[in-house]
Amino acid sequence: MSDFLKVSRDGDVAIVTIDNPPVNALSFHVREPLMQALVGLRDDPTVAAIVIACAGRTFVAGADITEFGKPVQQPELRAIVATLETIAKPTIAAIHGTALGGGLELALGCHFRVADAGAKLGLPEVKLGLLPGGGGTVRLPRLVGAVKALKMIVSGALIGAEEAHAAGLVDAVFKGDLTTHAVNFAREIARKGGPFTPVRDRNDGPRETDLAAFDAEAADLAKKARGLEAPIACAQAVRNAVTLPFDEALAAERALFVELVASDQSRAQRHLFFAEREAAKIPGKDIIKRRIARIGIIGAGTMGGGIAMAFANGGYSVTLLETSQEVLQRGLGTIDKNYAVSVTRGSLTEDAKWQRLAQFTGSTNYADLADCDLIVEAVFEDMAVKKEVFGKLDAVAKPGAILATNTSYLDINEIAASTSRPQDVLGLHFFSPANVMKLLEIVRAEKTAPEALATVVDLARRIGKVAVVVGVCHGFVGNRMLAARGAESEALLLEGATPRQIDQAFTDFGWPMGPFQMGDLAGLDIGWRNRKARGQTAVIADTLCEQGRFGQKTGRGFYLYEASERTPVPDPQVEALIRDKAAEKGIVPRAIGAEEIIERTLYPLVNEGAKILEEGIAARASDIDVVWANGYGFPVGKGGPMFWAGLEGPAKLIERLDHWHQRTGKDVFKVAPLLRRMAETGSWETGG
Ligand code: 3H9
Repeated sequence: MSDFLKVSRDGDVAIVTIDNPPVNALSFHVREPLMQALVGLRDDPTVAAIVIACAGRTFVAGADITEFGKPVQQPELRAIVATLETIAKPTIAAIHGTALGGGLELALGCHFRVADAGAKLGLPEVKLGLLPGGGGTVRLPRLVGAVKALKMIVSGALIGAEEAHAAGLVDAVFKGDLTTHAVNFAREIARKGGPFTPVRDRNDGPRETDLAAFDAEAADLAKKARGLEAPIACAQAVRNAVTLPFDEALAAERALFVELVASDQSRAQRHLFFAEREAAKIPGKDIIKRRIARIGIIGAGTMGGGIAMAFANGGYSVTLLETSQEVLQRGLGTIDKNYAVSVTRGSLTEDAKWQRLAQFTGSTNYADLADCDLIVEAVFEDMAVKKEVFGKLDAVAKPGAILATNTSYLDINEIAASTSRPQDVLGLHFFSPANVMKLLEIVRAEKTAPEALATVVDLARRIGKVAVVVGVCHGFVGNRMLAARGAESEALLLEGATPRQIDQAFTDFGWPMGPFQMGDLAGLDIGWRNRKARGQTAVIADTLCEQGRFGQKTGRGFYLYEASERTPVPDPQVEALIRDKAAEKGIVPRAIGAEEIIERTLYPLVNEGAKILEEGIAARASDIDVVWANGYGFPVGKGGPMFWAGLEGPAKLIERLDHWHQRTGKDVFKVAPLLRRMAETGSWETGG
């Protein structure tokens, strides 16, 4: 019928197969023939039942996101679903891979849904700053109940075929050839005869007699939304499904969708969706990659242990190396404990835990790394120590093994030069806890071979990381920009802001926490040690550390954690200390507003990002956004610092940076030439 859609017959069952690689998105060129096919089959008396299936690796994974923001081309998904619901003969969605967003909404337009046992279903629109706009918020509650629908839609989480079956979303789960099963299912249903009730007229889900319970759940979810509009709209739409007649609820869903799709937040989240996929694209993608089966990790501390778990979780065998049996056993013990916690939380089965643990081999002998295809060093952050480790690796690693360092700051070119095989050396900068955090900065050193780089980019994806390739500089992309963000924090304190005010400005902006709360969580001693190593000082933070106030772990830092280990309470002693230090410097405190706090911390962050782009340390502005959204909690609704700069207005950034530069003379405020160019051209392209 079209290049993107075929209609075939198995006796009196018609099979509509959508074929729109890679993920069968419902692009205009699919919707048009799909509508025609459905109308034709509806009116064809020789057809007893209709199966909608997909070719390739997945069922429809949603609307075509690239079409958002452009004029809508008819027929819309909603019209297709409405047409499906006019069909009197049974319609069956045959779901394999993922039925997501508009894909699941299409399936909800069918009378029945059958799924492959490995299929996953969900309405992840919220992650794009949207709500399901094809009737999902109104139909899903009718099958699974309002509370379950609310949880699925507000979180955007996917559920497996079995769970979907148990919840009433899917009518049968099959293993083996799905289309054959779906056709048999369709024939049997058609034989039994109708009438077949469309989902819009059903109400099979658990009845929430108590709207208060729904509202309590919705209020709980809204608290976690942190300024994002989409989760609130999702909750409202599901509530409408319960309280309004079907058509009114559907119209309300549409109105919310239209509003959200045009919002800056959704544009920002869609930007991040494509940015994450773009970041994984490196020149020479088709280069033959090296085979990776066994991974060696040097260092079983917090970082090494987390990295080891990340690889084990991805299915790899891991050799964990430590300096002594005692330290090794401690590290393996922590890994064991972490997996046990996952079992208690229900995210891992007891069997899976034992399987994971069986993937680990402990050793205290470098020779045991000889069969590893990739070796990641996660030892103390000191150039001499790192070079010693790489010297030993050079002697034992097999030819072609990739040698990676997890350094956060050190010069990887220098580390590479200390081996006889710099082409095999690169950086894998994981973020703590490495088994949880999604970001991985892959650092390409001067001599890193293209196929070594391509191999780890591919590997990162296999272990579920969001990878960004960066160049060598102090702190790479993330930590270098973090330093620019932090540069003014102390100054703001001395000039009159309190830690609470600064943190509040950050959380109001959408960050999960502000810099001082973050410092207390991570441990103030880490920054203190780094500063001492580099001969730097930070008068307030250093004094707190001298007093043994390292943050949450000592119950005191910038805040007090006496009542609860995690709840920060402002400490009058810290505020007095700040006032004393300011007086010593002759600074008269003044009132500082949230706007100034953002200007003096986040504008330099963007400015540093522009310098990083100019230097070629990051290949694209969107790569920087991916780093910040995935590794540092930059609010996704603002799309990352470089995208946000566009929203904020580069001219405004420049004006304020110039102002602060004139006033303070500090380098962090010196406007990067690329930022000035961006203000003129509207693009972060370096032209290089
Ligand atoms: C929606 O449905 C709104 C409706 O409620 C209302 C309508 C009125 N569109 O992720 P991958 C591209 S909103 C366009 O690397 P995987 C992607 O950019 C949508 N393109 O593969 C990439 O392109 P490239 C709700 C899309 O196997 C390529 O496909 N649905 C779309 O790791 C491969 O993607 C979602 O939010 C799309 N919908 O993961 C689901 N999806 O190769 C979004 C993907 O040029 N998609 N592309 O870089 C996903 O979560 C994952 O892609 C999926 C496959 C799990 C399906």
